[in-house]
Amino acid sequence: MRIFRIALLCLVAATAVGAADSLYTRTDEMIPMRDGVRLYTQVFEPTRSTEKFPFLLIRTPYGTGNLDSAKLVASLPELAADGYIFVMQDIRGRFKSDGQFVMLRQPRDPKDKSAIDESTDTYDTIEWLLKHVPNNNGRVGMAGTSYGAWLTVMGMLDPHPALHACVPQASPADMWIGDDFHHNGAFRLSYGFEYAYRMESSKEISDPAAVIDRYDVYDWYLKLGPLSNVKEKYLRTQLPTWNDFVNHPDYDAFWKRQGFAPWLNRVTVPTLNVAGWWDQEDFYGPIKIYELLEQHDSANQNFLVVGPWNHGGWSRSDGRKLGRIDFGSATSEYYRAKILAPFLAFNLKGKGRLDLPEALTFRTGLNEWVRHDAWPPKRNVTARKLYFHESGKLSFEEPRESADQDASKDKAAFDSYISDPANPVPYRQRPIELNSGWTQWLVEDQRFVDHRPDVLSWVSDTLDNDLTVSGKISAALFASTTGTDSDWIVKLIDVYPEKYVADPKMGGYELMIAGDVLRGRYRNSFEKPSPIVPDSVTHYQIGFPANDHVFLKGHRIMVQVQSTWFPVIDRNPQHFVPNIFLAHQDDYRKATQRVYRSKQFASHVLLPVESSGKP
Ligand code: PG9
Repeated sequence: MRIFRIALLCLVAATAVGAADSLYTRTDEMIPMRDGVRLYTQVFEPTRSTEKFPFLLIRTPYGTGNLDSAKLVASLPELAADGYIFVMQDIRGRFKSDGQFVMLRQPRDPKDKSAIDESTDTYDTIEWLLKHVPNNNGRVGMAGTSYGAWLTVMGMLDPHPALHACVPQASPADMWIGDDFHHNGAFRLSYGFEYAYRMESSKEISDPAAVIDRYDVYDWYLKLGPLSNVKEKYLRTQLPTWNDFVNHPDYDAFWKRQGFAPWLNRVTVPTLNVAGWWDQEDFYGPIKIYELLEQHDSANQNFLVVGPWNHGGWSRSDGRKLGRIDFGSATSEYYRAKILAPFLAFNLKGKGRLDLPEALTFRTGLNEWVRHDAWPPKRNVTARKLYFHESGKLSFEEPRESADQDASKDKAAFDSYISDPANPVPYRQRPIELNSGWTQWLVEDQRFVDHRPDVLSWVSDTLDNDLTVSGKISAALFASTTGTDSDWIVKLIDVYPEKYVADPKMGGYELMIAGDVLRGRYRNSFEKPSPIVPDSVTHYQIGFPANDHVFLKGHRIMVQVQSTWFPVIDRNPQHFVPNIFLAHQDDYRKATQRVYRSKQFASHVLLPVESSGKP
């Protein structure tokens, strides 16, 4: 520890000397928390100014890095030009900070006065900054992406009175229901394993390539076999988060307490919630946090912005394109200059005017920003059912065929496939590389699977008019399986015209607009899984967090259903076992799936259609 302190002093001296002609001067501090643990913090102050500035506090588990003034200005150009005292901090137990790291440390018991959590660490940091950094105007803002956004929301729970603005960008809200680690109970295998490995093998970031020794990780995860092999074969060191996965397979008190639902019962600070339509990690979270706060937003301080971004896309590049999809304008630049910077300047410096609607969404397809006075929109929206039909057709007409409840009789109107855990549907094109491709998989052309025998597709006629879908989409599946457990994955897809003049290589492109999984054992209760009755038609309901999309005239709408999505989702054994993390190789079995499309069992997606947009 002594050596560390000497190194730190050298670093401070070095940065101060090199800062003569820089816009910002950095000093490095070890800020003490109430329990004595000290957190490594970089403070960047505007160099030549007599003005008093607000703080912008950014807390991270990923390492503050070694920014100098030039790099800081390059990474936050709009905000650096406005002038803030930027504060970057390694959270407890990470990189240069003392103490012990706990993944998404649960909020403390409010009755325990000596307890600490990320909220108290934020409070103590702000208290210290106000006292020790003289040129401040007494106001603090917090911003961050993903884990950094989650830390921002934690800072809002019991906020320091100087906290005046928060910008959580893609914060998770519930790791079991819809964010990084599970979706509706289905385990996000590749992400969950790799993230726990990266974060908990050491104080810094570890590369899972040390254990994943195949180029195509699809193959590596398949060869891994049942999840119980993770510990037996690969985890010589303990990863607490992996143990949590194994010990808490269901939606129990552990996940509920870690989630935000019990805690976000008041709006404490003006909050700009930011989300990306194609966020491959945390899309459920920011929408849920907005919705939880909105129930208590009597002073109108809670806002939502959703753009055409992947995870963190708002802070990178200009945001005109994502993969092959072109949005026609620089959406990220727009967000940073016209939304983020004015929001912070207004709340932290009292400058400018706040011209924010309740929700601002980038309407994809039409490629325009749309201002909403409520989210999800309440006016001019009609819920319409888009039904599955025979011969792979999709239409707003109700099916007329009657079906027999007894699926063994072939009178029933259904489509069928065999789901085989030994040959799961890849979630993106193979080979699936470990450290590339992940950030754009949600916008990949879905044609790569639509002819697999275990992926069913239904598609509408070509649209004669634009169809605008704005709000919450859901899917109702009436399905049977020969097994006793099963996953159901539903994808809603915008099919481009075959001849697409604007970009001929996009002809027939299948762009996923919404997609999610439900683990069948949780169809009735997330808390208490129960076996599915084999061969019996069962209703499964899958909700999607939010959409604002126009299926343009000349496009078609497609729905795909499948039962594997590997390895982003672990394989369901398709045979009910009490805990899938402890399943054995012979628990994994083929199953025959039937998706019904009859009058009685009318599988469909429910679309919030804007009244102006008739198909
Ligand atoms: N999606 C990442 C994460 C956040 C919180 C917990 C676990 C993972 C992230 O990008 O930070």
